[in-house]
Amino acid sequence: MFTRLFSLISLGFFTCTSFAHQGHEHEHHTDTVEAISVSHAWVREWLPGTPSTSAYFMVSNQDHHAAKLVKATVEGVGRVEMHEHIHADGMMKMQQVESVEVAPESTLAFQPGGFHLMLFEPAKPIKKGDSLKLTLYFADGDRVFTMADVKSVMEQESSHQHHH
Ligand SMILES: [Cu+2]
Repeated sequence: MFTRLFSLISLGFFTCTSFAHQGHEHEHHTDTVEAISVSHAWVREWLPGTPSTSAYFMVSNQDHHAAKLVKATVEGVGRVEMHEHIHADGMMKMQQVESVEVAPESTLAFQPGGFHLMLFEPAKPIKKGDSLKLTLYFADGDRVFTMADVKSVMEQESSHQHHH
């Protein structure tokens, strides 16, 4: 009896904790279920002497219409830009994009070699082991956030599945 009660409390605590790390904020009332979610967010550890670092995540759209991602912010970072990698003249280049469309009922990955966030002007050094709040803003006023873990370049290489 005692043991059972204890495990129920532990489970409840765990659930609350995980909810606090990911969620939704609305500008306006909506009666639909949460259609957009963000997961697997991480930030590459800031290297001394470099002007920027990058961040990656997965964004999932369960809705029947496309979602237009228009802005991203990262806690403690002055400026965040959305970029894409393009092939031009046999070279890989990156350029800033104003918005990124997430197709209906699909998941889009921001990953090395593709869409990514560029982070500029950190308030303080961003180190491996830190966890920063990442918020995504959509054209319809919807917002989603998650906690992004800071990983070193080494960790990034070992967790890489496909290279580009
Ligand atoms: Cu970039």
